[in-house]
Amino acid sequence: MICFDKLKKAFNNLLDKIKGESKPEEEKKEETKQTAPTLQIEEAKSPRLEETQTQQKQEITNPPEGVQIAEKEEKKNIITTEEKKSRFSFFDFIKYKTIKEEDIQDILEELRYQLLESDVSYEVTEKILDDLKNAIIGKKVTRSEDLEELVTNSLKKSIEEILTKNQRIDLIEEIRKRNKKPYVIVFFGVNGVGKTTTIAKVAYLLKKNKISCIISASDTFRAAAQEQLAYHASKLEIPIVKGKYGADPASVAFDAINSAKSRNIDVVLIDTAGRMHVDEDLVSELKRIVKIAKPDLRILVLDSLAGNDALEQAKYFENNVGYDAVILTKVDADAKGGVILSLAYELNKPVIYLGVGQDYDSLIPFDAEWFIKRLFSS
Ligand SMILES: Nc1nc2c(ncn2[C@@H]2O[C@H](COP(=O)(O)OP(=O)(O)OP(=O)(O)O)[C@@H](O)[C@H]2O)c(=O)[nH]1
Ligand SMILES: [Mg+2]
Repeated sequence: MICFDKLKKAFNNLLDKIKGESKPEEEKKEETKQTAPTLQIEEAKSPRLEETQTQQKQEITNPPEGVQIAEKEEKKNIITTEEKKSRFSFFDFIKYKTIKEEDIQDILEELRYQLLESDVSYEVTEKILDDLKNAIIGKKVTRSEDLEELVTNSLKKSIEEILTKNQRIDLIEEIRKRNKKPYVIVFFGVNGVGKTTTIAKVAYLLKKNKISCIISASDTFRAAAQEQLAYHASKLEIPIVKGKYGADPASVAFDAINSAKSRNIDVVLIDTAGRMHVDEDLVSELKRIVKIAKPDLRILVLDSLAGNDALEQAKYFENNVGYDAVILTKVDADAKGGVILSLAYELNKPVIYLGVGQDYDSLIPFDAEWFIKRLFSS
């Protein structure tokens, strides 16, 4: 299940506001409560029709108490609804006039707040708002549908530009195209982001595409890391080269590459250790692995639940180790969603896959169209 509800809500709120249909749930309930007594009194009024003409005349000049209350309640309801409408209908406010920047300041401010709250970085938020300003300032709209279309198209276009800023990499195509044996991929990232699980998912994907692979268990740092990987390898029926606890991770990778060469295996997947924080030990270990294994692809694994910290981690790895592509994990558990936009726009490297669960097939290619569709579906 992928949600990114918060980001979705930020855009939906804006569109609702434009249509003038946005009322907080409590207010909607409040309105229903206020309408109910009026309806009951309306029902009580019907027997009156069967009464005598004189009685009716008397009632017209001096209506009974219940009806007086009903009329008062009705008036009260009309005023309240009107007040609420004028408070929420942005379209009513700007229709037939040329939209100026000050007219949209409030709704943009609210959108800015909601985007930042959804883990969208400052730079990306500003881009979305600037695009929106350019799309609607100076326009004159006579129908709320036209305004809604202008805003929706602007949001979709911004997001498409953000998500397609970097060239996509199709991993399977890349491996086949390169025609190099073995094609070596190293995975790294901080502690617990999902490196080992992602390697198992990639191994499964390769197997499905009839590309053979071997796993290098180069995480010799964490106790039980070898067993975790060996479990996946055995389930997927894929060979693995293990190292002893505390052994040199680069040597394990070297052995795995040699094993792949002698067994004519297509791809080597190298798992590495994570650390609690990005630190010098991790960096020097990774540099050594990269130097010895000479990978064709260096994949940085990032956890979407880390929010803007994922962006910081990526910048750190870029400056200290270097990488070619990102896999973003735990997207299924990310209720915000903005980090996808931030990474796609602010990194100069492509996000190639999203991890969307704990099963082997929970790895989906990153696709702008898919993301936009989910974001704007009802
Ligand atoms: N919901 C969800 N959980 C995930 C995903 N990817 C990994 N996990 C879980 O995240 C936890 C950590 O995953 P690992 O693969 O062990 O992470 P790691 O980066 O190898 O961790 P270290 O080796 O300790 O640095 C596990 O419980 C995984 O099941 C994902 O896409 N979605
Ligand atoms: Mg691991």
